Amino acid sequence: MKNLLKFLPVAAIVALTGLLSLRAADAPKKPITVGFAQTGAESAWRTANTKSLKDEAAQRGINLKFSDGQSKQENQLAAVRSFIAQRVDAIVIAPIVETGWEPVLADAKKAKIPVVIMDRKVKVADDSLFTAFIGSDFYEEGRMAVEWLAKNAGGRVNIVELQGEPGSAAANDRKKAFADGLAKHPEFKMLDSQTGNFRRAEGKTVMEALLKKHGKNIQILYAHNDDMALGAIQAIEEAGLKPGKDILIVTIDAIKEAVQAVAAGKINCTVECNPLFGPKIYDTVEKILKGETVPKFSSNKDELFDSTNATAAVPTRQY
Ligand code: GYE
Repeated sequence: MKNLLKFLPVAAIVALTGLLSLRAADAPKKPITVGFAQTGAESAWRTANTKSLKDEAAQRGINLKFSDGQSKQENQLAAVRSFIAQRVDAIVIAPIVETGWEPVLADAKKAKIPVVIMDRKVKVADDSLFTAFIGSDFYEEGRMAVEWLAKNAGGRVNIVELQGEPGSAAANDRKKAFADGLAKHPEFKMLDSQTGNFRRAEGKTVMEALLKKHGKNIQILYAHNDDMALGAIQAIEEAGLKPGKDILIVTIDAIKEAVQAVAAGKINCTVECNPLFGPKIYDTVEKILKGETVPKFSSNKDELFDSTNATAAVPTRQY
């Protein structure tokens, strides 16, 4: 090579290097690879969330490695470990439960792979184990639900609660906010509180059991998500009762089907929890990878739908 260079005219070398550097600048950038550890597919909310992340990745030319955790944290932990082994550029986790994340987050940090926690929070002693959290304020959602109830219960007082997945931030915070709110309104009485795992089928079977146990004493249903409320509605109707009238129903998520049910008078109130995080997640990931600073915590501002605004909102609901 040295010998060859000796004989090449200087001008040719200059031209060649110029050409090479031009090529490097023009070459298409390597697409970003993001690993996404999703919880599973437990609800319509979740389906919309998955679609938002997949569609937005496709639109931006992001190479998305998607893992469905099938509602098991161990699957999510294995997915994150595999993303680290594959040396993805960034990892997004929608944690099923709040605890148990420290070791795997520490591994990601050691490998210098930024992690964005989406939707549900994690409980870790050291917040530097993840780069950013983007989600919703579940406590605020529960607070809005109980405040709506306090104003609109119309003398009904006996409540049953359908909780979300045990150990999830969404269930923990929505339960706590509701209990805190009820403490300010001693007229209400919590008859029973059981998990329906955020699933429609379980919402139905658990409501059937609750109706058997408490009969017509149940005046109010508070469900931690719409899917469980919609399942419970089937149980209520099969028991010959009118949802929304015999039993007041307050729920969370505001999926289109639930807003329609509010318009139809079968659900009385649904508090919004927007799952369409795709654009915000990838904006954040792209900023992080460019070395820009991003907010550590950010959450959406959510609305509430009841008989006053549901009908008008139905046509524009996006999930
Ligand atoms: O409310 C529920 C889903 O974590 C906010 O998970 C999410 C919850 C949502 O299964 O429908």
